[in-house]
Amino acid sequence: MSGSIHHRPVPVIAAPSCTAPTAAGRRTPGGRRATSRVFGVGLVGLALVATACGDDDPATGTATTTAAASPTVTVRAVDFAFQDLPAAVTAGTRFTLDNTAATELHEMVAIPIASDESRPIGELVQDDLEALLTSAPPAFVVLAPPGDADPIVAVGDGVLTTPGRYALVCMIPTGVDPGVYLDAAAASNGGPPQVEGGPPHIAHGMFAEITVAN
Ligand SMILES: [Cu+2]
Repeated sequence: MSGSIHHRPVPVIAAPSCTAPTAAGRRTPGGRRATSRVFGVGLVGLALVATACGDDDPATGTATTTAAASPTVTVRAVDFAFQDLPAAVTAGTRFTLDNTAATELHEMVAIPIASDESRPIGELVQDDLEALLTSAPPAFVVLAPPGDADPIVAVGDGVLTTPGRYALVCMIPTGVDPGVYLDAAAASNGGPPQVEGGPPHIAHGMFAEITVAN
């Protein structure tokens, strides 16, 4: 894989109104000190401000049995791959990220792939990563600190509703302290979080694609 991947644009998240990660006695991420070179200087591209923190509607009355629940796919993060990912799902499927098996902070950024793009994800990442990352806003961004804390839905609501192919990528800098990264992302006001770390996890192969069918 090309070394230039280190300086490609990365999706940026900021979730100032999300309180999930430390709520309800969950384990607070952190503990390891980020070292290595500075990552993130001069990054441009996707600059996203989270405006949604999920779509949980408060229960207001008796349970309804008329609407089928959205199918949910739990993707398992490891260092450094997405596992348990089906090749295709139906529109309306919700995605969440299980990071209990990994040691690093991970994210799942879902980026729509243009309908006229036929190359497989591996080829897009290898040959055209910047175009892939900047071609369309992510449909969702879900972050998951290592451990059993709830995932953080930073962009969108974790649901893919529009049929088509999607790239799933993790751009978290290698070795970054989860708490440091999340704090920097929340404080970046839509810009790239200025944190130290190694190359983004996508450089280690943490990417996949999925097809959403009707
Ligand atoms: Cu990752």
